[in-house]
Amino acid sequence: MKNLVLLFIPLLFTINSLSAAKPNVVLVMADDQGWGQMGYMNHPVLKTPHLDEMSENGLRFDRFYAGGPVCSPTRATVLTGRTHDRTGVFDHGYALRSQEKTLGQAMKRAGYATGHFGKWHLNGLRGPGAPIFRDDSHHPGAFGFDEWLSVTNFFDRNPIMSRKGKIKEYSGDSSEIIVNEALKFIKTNARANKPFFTVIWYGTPHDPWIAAKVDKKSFTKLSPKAQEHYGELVAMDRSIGMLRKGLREMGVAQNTLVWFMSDNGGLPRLDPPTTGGLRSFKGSMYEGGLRVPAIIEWPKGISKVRVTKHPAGAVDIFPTIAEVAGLEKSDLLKPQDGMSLAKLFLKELGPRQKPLPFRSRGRVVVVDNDYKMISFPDNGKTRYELYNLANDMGEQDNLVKKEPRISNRLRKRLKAIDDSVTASVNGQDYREKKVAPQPPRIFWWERESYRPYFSEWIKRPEYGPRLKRHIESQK
Ligand SMILES: [Ca+2]
Repeated sequence: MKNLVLLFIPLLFTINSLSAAKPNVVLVMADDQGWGQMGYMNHPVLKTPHLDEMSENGLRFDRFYAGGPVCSPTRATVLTGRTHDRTGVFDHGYALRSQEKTLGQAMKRAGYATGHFGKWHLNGLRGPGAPIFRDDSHHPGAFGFDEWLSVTNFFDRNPIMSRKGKIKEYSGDSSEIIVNEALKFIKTNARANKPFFTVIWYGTPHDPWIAAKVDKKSFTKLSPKAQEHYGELVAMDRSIGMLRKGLREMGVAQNTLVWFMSDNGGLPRLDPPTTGGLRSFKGSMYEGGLRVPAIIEWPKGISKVRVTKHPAGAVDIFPTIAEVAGLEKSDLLKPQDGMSLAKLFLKELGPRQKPLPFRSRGRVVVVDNDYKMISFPDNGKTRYELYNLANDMGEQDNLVKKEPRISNRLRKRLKAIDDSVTASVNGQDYREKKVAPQPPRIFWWERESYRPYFSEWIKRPEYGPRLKRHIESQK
């Protein structure tokens, strides 16, 4: 009997420790990095050794889609699993509706320590990133983040930020600053054996472009603007190295899922170009606006390191994390537009079962494996385009007339997406069946609580010109 007991103890212990080992989750997002701006994409001048190494140790996506073609919309999609118009985030600078259910809230309920570091852009405030105040009804804390060091929008070198409402000034590159701060948060929780959910949203390589001299040295042949832009990406890549090294040193890298992506496609008017040969840029519903770099690294959960051509997107993040972290079904507001990718961590799955939907500025898109259909509003009518991305990645050959069967099928799908999103816009997904009042989309200097800071912040290069113009216009 005694022997039997001894035999069972280790077994029970193993089962317990397995079920207790929830994966940590770190979501990392660049701001305006195009699909082609990666060393592993054979970029002509940019080297990203740390992101390359991450991709060689995880699952790299060839076809990963942002939530929308600009910034706040994708952030709303990441946090809700829903195409952004449903959430009230119709364009950059809109506030995420407080009636949405967020990933941050779900992770907190599941026992995770939750932290947001960097750009937020879901509180209705436009203009260069400013500290977010404690009395802001839509700060990260209102959406489930216990710890936050955040700014309203894009930020650059030597930023001024807000730690839960308290203003903090930092010096150095913005990417390195937020990774450093995120690592402190991770360390505290790793030591306490508490699983952590950390969101790191960079302000790079969004303008204004200001890079350290050392980061520009490979780019001397580029235009001054491109030197700064590409220099920022060098620093961001280095901060990825810091993050990965930090996780390894704390002994938590094996069971931490790090998901890197960009928030929208690359920028126009930069040489070398940003989108790796895709059509158009940020803002567009063509691939150049929507397709972004993405890598998931999770040594314990991804059994086969590889590049996958499986189409996936920001809509899949919430359902995937829900599966691996064991969240409740009720944590996700319906309709959900994505699907869990957890099975893809183990092997290739063949065609994607659930087409990817998008709606932005009246344009509706469906990506159904090789095929992509777009509808454009056109003088009161609707214009359709259909592409086969498998042999026409550059979206040059419109197949609407050549492939009538697929056109008809996907046109119906577009109509269904549009109708469903319109119902969400009208508040049908909420218990109240209507939309509660939300903050307006304004510039932060239009909000009274920022006024006391004008005289000080007008000296700052990132605010000065805009703030001066605003003060002039008020006279
Ligand atoms: Ca952006």
